[in-house]
Amino acid sequence: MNKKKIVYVPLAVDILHKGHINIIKIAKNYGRVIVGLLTDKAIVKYKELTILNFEERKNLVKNLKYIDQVVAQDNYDYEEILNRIKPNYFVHGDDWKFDNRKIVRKKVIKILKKWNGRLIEPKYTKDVSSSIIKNKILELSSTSNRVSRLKRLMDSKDITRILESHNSLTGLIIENIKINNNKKNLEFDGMWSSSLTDSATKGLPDNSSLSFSARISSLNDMMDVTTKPIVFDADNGGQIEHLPFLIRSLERSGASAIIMEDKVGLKKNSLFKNQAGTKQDKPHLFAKKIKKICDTRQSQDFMVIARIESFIVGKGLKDALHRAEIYSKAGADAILIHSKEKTPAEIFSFAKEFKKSKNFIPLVSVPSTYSKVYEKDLIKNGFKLVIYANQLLRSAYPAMLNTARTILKNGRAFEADKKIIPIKEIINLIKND
Ligand code: SPV
Ligand code: MG
Repeated sequence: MNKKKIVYVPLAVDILHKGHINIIKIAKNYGRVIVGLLTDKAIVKYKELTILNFEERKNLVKNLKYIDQVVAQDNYDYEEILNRIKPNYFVHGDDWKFDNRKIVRKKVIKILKKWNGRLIEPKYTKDVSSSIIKNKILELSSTSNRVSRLKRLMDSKDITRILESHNSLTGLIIENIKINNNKKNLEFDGMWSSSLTDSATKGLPDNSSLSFSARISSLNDMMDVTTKPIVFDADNGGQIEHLPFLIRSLERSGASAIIMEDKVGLKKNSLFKNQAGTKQDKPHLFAKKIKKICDTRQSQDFMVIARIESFIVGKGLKDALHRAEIYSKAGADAILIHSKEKTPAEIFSFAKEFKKSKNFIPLVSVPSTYSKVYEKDLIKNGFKLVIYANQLLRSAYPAMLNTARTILKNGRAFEADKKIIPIKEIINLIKND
């Protein structure tokens, strides 16, 4: 080993395993080992968030005897860190030759050339990776880090994306669906427990007819079979005196956040055209509710998101901004600025102004009526969480209606078969091992 040579090893190390030790041992043969430990922000660019946070991972790595130094790598692109450290050797498992990291690899080779640096690629240790181990653990039990995960995702991702779930099956869809689009792995980060779709599924209007205990029972059903964060739609949270009990139930269930809207009186869904009779709460009274939650929650990771309904009731930008200041000062972790317009113009005008405030907190969007908006534009305007609030139920309902109609019309089920999944698939839909 040549002590003067610098060897750079980028690692994420969520769960330390023999694959890591193998790479680090090889690296040590070439000189002084500097581990570039990827931060959460760098990791979410190419895979899902780690279980352990950065400090916990750093603590693991810096105590390994083969490692001389640990630096934070804050970017998945290696340009900045390599130009700064100028390592003689760069060590990386050869698995990146074969997947969507190919381009990153090519760039690394080009950068290393500038000072005759060499790329060393030990054979990837098959059958063991943090992801494989992690999935096994998550399958067994997951609530321990589910709560804090939403906050970490919002701190590290450009935008966190959640989808409405109204039962365990839709929870499983959100949990498992992964696609590759333009060489990017895409998935949902969590679930939205919607008052609208939870009520509709049970044949009830979205006016708080469905009690919180029934809502929490639905929440628990989803919790039982999933591991991703769930955000709970609490309408206006109910009476301030009752809030501590609701929060206790939500935290015990493992919810990551409560979203509470600043309305009073009989609840009406915000997307109704006619909002006559809908009343907004007085800002200072709603602020008291936010504060109550902040004072009673057990974990600071459980987020309180204040939902402003000024645009819904036709009050406009000034009122919305005034409320945002008050809610932020009361302790809200984020603001959902709601709108039922066809374009995101009004929520973007809100974001532009609120960004100037010293009380600015992350923004949340629910693009139900302005569904043409792309996530990239929400990101540009300062939004950190996007909630697709009702699309799964809206797609399931017409499909079921159509099947029922087809059976009636034909006097048999055969014609419906073409558009529905085979019995074999429905039997195997839920694993039973
Ligand atoms: C819900 O999904 O229940 C919501 C969003 O609260 S909205 O329907 O737009 O009010
Ligand atoms: Mg709702």
